[in-house]
Amino acid sequence: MQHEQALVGLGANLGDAAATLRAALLELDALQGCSLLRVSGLWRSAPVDAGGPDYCNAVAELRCEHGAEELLRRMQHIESRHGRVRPQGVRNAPRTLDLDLLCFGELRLQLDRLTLPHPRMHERAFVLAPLAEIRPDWCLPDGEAIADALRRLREAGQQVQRIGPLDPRG
Ligand code: A4P
Ligand code: MG
Repeated sequence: MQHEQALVGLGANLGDAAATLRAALLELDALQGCSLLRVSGLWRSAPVDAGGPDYCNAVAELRCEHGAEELLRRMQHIESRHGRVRPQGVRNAPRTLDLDLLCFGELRLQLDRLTLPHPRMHERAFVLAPLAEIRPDWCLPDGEAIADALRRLREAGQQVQRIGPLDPRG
């Protein structure tokens, strides 16, 4: 069976965010045709381009037998089960759970419902810091090494703090 490696960004800043991220990871692992390969630690940061409480974030690598759009649909289903609501007209509203598809193998896609790689991931330390833990070899599309990108974002004032392990599989 053909499969692809997918990178998923997890975020939450309402409710028990760490517990929600752990539950969501188990639900991703339980998706038919998907399995969890690697999970970053749990990171905390102030909201970027948004207000509200601090965020918890993480990144996971999945092995997936579905296409990217099918995976996104299943991820959105998990968000809904965790009470994700999208208030009309509020950009980057606080949320119980956000699951973003960061990369799906080498796939490049530009659709309304799915852009790959995720267009804002490269400018966000809350994505790159957890990603660097599980994929230290990863490079930005322009070839910049992830460690260099992260240093640049930290120097520009984005603060992210690792607050502990997250992998719910122990
Ligand atoms: N969509 C297109 N491409 C993708 C993709 N690669 N992955 C579409 C996921 N969804 C994708 O998403 C809006 C639409 O984008 C969906 O209909 C989907 O089909 P959404 O999840 O409804 O809304 P959103 O989460 O508010 O938008 P988005 O684009 O995920 O927001 P961002 O840019 O991820 O920003 N600060 C901290 N510290 N930590 C955070 O996690 N997150 C945000 C959200 C802002 N600030 C943050 C954090
Ligand atoms: Mg999102």
